[in-house]
Amino acid sequence: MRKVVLTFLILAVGSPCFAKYSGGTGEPNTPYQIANAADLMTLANDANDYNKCFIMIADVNLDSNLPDGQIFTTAIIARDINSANYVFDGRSFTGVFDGNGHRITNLTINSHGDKKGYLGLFGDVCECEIKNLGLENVFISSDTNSRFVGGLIGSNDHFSFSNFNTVRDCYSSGSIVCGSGSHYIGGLAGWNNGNISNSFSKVAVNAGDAAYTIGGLVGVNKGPLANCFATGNVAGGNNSGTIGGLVADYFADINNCYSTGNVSGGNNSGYLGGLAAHCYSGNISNCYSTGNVTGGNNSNTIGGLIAAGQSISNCYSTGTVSGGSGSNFLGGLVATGNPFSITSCYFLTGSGPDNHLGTPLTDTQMKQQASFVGWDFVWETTNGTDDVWAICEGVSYPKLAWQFIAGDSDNDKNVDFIDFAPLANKWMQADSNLYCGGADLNGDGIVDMLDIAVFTENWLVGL
Ligand SMILES: [Ca+2]
Ligand SMILES: [Ca+2]
Ligand SMILES: [Ca+2]
Ligand SMILES: [Ca+2]
Repeated sequence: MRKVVLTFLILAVGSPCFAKYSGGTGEPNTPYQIANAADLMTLANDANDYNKCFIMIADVNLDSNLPDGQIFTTAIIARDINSANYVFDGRSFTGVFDGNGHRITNLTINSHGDKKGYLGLFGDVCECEIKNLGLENVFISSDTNSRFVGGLIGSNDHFSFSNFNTVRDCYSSGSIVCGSGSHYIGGLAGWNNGNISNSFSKVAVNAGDAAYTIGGLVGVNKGPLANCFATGNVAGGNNSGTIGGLVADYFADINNCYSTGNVSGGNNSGYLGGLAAHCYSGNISNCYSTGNVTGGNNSNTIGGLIAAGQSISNCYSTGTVSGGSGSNFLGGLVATGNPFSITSCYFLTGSGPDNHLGTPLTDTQMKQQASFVGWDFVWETTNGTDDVWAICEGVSYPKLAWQFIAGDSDNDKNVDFIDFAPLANKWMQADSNLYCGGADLNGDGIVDMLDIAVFTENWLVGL
């Protein structure tokens, strides 16, 4: 009899009727499990859980056409309760959200009315950790004077200076469209005052007239960025300013990042930069941008890499820099800056005016490692052993070595059986190196056991 009672108790405690999510207790060792949209909405609707730990155990599709789907009008998690001002009125998310390599797809937010803000999957996060999360095909639209809008996070901030939050191994794709007068808009985060690393955005960002601080990854960036990139086009309308392919305004270091989207402003726009718009403090090193930067008539301060910078080293830009009639302060690499330090930085000859800030290089020179003085490339030790840069000599411009995984021949960001075929096909033969798409993974000119060793070392990386 006692055994029967005990069994009943165990069943009752473990019963799904009592489980709030798909498992877990919310503690660090046993995070709440998010397995579907219902679990995500349970989290969204219970602010008392915003300081708990969560892990996704399946992809979640938020398509509004699904039976339970909806088009949201606010952020999902940590939303601004009173949206009639720019102050965050709500509970910030302060917990841990581990996407565990899963994706949240098709999030749509249509926020109508003036002065809406804190829009994204997370409206406002503080001293939290968000990691290993993909946000695919996000679409956010908002009206005039929006603030703090990002695909993943509206505002990423902290209460104390000793406890920065962390966003790592996250990405977003889709589009964001904001009305005129909007500020602090980014493809991943509108405002960042924490650490962001190993993350990217493929979000197209469009803001209207008189919009400011619009970035492909982050709008206003106050925390360190490393190993990040953005590919979306970033556009503002007339009288808009501080628009950047990766970030707009920045106050902290940016290292090992790049952007490829085009940056544009309308008439009377200012401070447009391929990578970043306006530096308040912080160094930019080992970065590049390839997007075109375009202002309308009477625009000013337009730079291939940065509009107004301070300390910049080991960077390049290749996109064209142009403004309409009456525009001024244009530069191939940087438009202006004070105080100024530019070390070993280059721009493609003819891409923009040579204002003697940065060194112009021809297309041929840009494809030669020797042109980049002092840069720490792979397979050389003279300039360091961090091996930041890699180049396919004579074929393409330098890339950041972290963009490549040795052995990932099909470039799908993991190393598995499919990637073994090129090694077998070229076995004991001369071949090009991995940065040129070849099977010679250690760069000694031949495909042999040494390359197998590199391949083995990276086996199942990314999975
Ligand atoms: Ca508010
Ligand atoms: Ca090196
Ligand atoms: Ca692969
Ligand atoms: Ca080799």
